Order: sequence, then C-alpha cells, then structure tokens
Amino acid sequence: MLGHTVNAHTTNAHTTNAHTTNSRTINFQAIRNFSCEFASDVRDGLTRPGQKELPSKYFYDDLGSALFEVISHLPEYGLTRADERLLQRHACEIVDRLDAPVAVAELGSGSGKKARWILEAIARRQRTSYYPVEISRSALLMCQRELSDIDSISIVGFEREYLDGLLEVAAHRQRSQHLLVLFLGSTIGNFDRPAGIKFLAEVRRILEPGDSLLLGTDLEKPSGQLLKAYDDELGVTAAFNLNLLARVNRELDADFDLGQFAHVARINRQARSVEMHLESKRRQTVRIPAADLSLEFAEGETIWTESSHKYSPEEVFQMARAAGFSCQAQWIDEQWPFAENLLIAE
Ligand code: AVI
Repeated sequence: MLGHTVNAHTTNAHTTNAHTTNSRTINFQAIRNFSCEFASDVRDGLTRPGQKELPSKYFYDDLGSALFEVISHLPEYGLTRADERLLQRHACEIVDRLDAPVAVAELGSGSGKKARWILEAIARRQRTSYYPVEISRSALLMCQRELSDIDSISIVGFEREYLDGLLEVAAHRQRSQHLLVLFLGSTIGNFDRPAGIKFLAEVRRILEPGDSLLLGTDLEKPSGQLLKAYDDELGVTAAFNLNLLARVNRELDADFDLGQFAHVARINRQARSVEMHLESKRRQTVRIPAADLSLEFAEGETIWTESSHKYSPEEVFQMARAAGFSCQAQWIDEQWPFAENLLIAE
C-alpha cells in the first residue's frame, strides 16, 4: 500500500481519518464515546463490593505513557530491556521460522520501537505491511516517525482496543500473506491467568491456521527483585500509579487529593503476581461528578490498580495449547528472566 492514500470515511462504529506522508498512510480509527466508557469503568470499579479497583488500561494517557517509557529505563525494571535484547538478538531466527510472505500486526505497539528488528528482518526478504493497534493516537504518530526509514513497509495504524483492532487487521490483510501478531512486553501478565488464556484464544479465533503470535512473558523471580521493580527508588512507578487518580481528576472532574494516597506494591503468592495499589492515608471522601459518585475511603483502604503475573517457561507451552496454538520456540534472556515465545496457530 506504499504511496496509496486511504480516503477518510465514516461508519456507524467509528470515524476513520487517513494521514498520508510521502510514502505511508496511517489510518486512524477513532473510538467514540471514550469519556463515557471511562466514567462508567471508573464507577463500576470504585463501587465494587469489597476491593475498590481501577482498570490498568487507563494508565496510558499521554503522561502515563511518558512515565511508562521512563520506567523502562529504570535499573530496577529490567523487563523492557530483556524484551528488546531478545528481539534484537533473535529477530532473524524468528523471521526465518515463518512462512513467507508475512505481514505484521502489533497489539499495543507504543512507538513501534520493538517491532523494528522484526520488520527489518522481514523487509530484507520481501515488502511487508505493519499494522500497529493502539488506543493512543500519539503513540501511532510516533510509530510513523520511528519506522519512517524502513523502505519496504506500508504502515496502517488502528486506534482501537486490541481485539477490535485485530479484527480490522484481519479484514484488511491480503489473503496471500501470513500474519505475525506481536504481543510483547508481557502485557499478557496484566490479565489474570484465566483471562489471559481467554484473550489468547480470542486472538487465535481471529487468525488463520499457520499464522503466528510472538508473545513476550515475564518469568518468575525473587520477591525482593519484583518489589523493587514495581516500587523504584526514584518514585517513577509511584507517579505512574498516582497519575491514574490525576487522570480521573483531569477528565472526570474528581477531587482526589494525590498527597493523601500512597503507592503500594505487593506480592500475591497465590496468584504469582505483583499487585499495585493506591492506599488512602486517612479517612476521606472523594467526589467524581462526571461519574456521578461520592466515595468514602477508610484509612488504609486501597484501590487495586494493576496485577503483573509472572510465568514459568513450561507454563507458556500449556497456555499456548489451551488457546489453540502450539509453542514452536522459546528464547529466554540471560540477565532478566523473560521469555519470547513463538506460537503457531493450529
Ligand atoms: C505494561 N505492563 C506489562 C507493565 C508491567 O510490568 O506489568 C506495566 C507496569 N506497571 C508497573 N510498571 C510497569
């Protein structure tokens, strides 16, 4: 689709805008009623009986995405560097295992920086298409900048949630091409285990037999190391977590006093996860007018904001099988236990 312009058009479900540069088109498919959905998710999560919670997907507004980028450079948080090392070292080997021709979709592409090694390895043997799926428009724009020097690819970005975006990709792909889906950075770990398998099975249903999924999974490690990774000395992860309340203030007109909530990281041994919470430092009332909510917090009460599940290498093979894939190869980083897994749709 190099040099091809997609005309802007509107459908019932979403609006589509095409941004064209000299040789590339990024096709933004905007989500409607985003703030309504945010208000209703905040309302549901904070009125849940027992444990209050907020969905971790809302961390990633522009400020939250920038803070996550900083987290990935922290000495305590080796996950992103391990993911990148494996991709850089093994991109050619990964691509050699795929039948040609192949197009690439990435769920939660961020700036597209990690896809570069895979795309370059593919571009050496064929022209290809890259379909980043992202809820952040600014991240999609970054993809365009980050990858603009690779000649033999066309980029079509989808500003959608993962599965909606992948369905669009499936409708868009050329039937003659196999699809490689990238789901990197152990984002799968932010689902609980059954939901993670269900998500993989949904991805599988959208794919054709012979398509593949490159899945990044953070592996189990000592509790002390995990707690430092999710509660760093500089307080960047604390700011990332607290930004969720700041976002509710900004977008839903709430009056969370950020100074009255503390970032807490905890190990959940049973779930084999690290949890992040925001703990109320005192008894307090918070109003969220756009969610039609007034909330009481007891001293020490928490809002559960994220779980990051950690895996054993063998478990990934079982998860793959349960979701309709077979795990064809696995690469494990030597410095930070993290695995890149190549799953093939059966
Ligand atoms: C995106 N996700 C895999 C990160 C993780 O490790 O669970 C998000 C994160 N939360 C705190 N630090 C990083």
